[in-house]
Amino acid sequence: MTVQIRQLATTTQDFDTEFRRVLHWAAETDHAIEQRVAEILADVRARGDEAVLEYTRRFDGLTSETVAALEIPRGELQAALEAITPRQREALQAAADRVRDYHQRQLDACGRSWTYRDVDGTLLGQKVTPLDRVGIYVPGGKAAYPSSLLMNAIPAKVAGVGEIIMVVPTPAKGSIATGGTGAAGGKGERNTLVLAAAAVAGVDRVFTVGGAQAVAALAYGTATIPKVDKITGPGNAYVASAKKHVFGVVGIDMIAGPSEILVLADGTTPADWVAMDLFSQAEHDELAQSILLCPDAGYIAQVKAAIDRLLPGMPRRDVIRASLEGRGALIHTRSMEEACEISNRIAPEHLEVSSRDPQRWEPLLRHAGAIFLGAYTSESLGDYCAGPNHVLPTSGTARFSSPLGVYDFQKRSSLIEVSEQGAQVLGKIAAELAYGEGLQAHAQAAEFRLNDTTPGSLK
Ligand code: HSO
Ligand code: ZN
Repeated sequence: MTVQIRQLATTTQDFDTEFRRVLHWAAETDHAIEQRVAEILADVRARGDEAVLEYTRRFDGLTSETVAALEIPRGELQAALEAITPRQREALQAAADRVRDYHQRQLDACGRSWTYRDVDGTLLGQKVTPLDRVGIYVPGGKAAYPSSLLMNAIPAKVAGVGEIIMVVPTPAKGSIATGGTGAAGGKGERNTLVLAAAAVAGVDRVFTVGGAQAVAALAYGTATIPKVDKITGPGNAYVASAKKHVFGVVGIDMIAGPSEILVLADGTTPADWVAMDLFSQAEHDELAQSILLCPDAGYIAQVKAAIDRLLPGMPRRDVIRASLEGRGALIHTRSMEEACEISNRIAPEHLEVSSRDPQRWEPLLRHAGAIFLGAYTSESLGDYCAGPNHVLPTSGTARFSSPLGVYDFQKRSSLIEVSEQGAQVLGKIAAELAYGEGLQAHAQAAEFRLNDTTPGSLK
């Protein structure tokens, strides 16, 4: 099978133009979706449970009488954990343990309160507190990834979030959402592995509600679904649009674009391994992006041959092929140094440094969601169980943002306790600046606390 993947070389004259074409990615705003979502949000805000129930019946074909009946009892989460195979259970638990351990260190390293006293005995600091309640959106159908649930719920749990509410669309068999044509069933098709993951991660409550109506319920609260402080987790275009709309009422995580992998190779890793790594993100989505950067033309040819040879064996070959042909690229560079520069221009979500000497190149790499060092570090290990979060900045946003982490489930309050001595020093500074701003009350609030209030004492 010959895959028509773009091949570029930095030495050619039109490289910059070609390269810009590879990077070009416009997240289109669909106005019809925006409009529809705005209506659903307003409706849920106004009518609460009643609206949530109506949309869930209409879109997912569920026949529940109340929103309370859409909640999955905790016992069922535990039952799901017991229903999966022992190997699945062990894998889920091992992954959760490693992700928890990693995020625990994140908490210890940068998620704690701190204070200090200045020379006048004034106490200053930062108080870190977890969010009270968080909503996690889990997509339905084939995009329902148990691993993504772990990656969202575990950092929240480690941060100390009081309550984690999960929402997941659960279309009834035969409903429009499942593509069926028959009459809607009562209960939806539940994803056992996702429910088992919810049990492992310690999710508190689960509602089988999805789409913009679920985001609205979490953002505004209904009689049955509690209002949360922040909503995280991936979803389709409706969910992404709804999250953007409710931002400000609640916090949200990032709005993720299609998955991306960039492999920076020095030609020492078996070509098949690299080909499979490129496939691994391409198989997520036709719009996913897989790029190889390498200074060795012979090696690029080997990887290309491996792609052509291995692709027919892949169950998701159609998606992989569309992704590689639409947005993929094999780029021949003059050197590893130049490959690092190009990687920084791309700022990929996942960056593999598939080299015998990854530590040599790592200092040159500045923008990437996650950096995977060495031939054995396949990106897929990071997707599931290495420990770091797999929710990462996409579409070049790694230039200014970071992986989802414990810090996304915390907030900071400044702490100030001024001593009497401190008030004498700060009072004079503050009053001087306040008069300059024409704000007399500010100035006097500071001056009232000065021990020496004789006129002219400011001088
Ligand atoms: N690579 C995805 C995460 C994932 N992969 C979930 C497999 N399952 C995030 O970019
Ligand atoms: Zn993945």
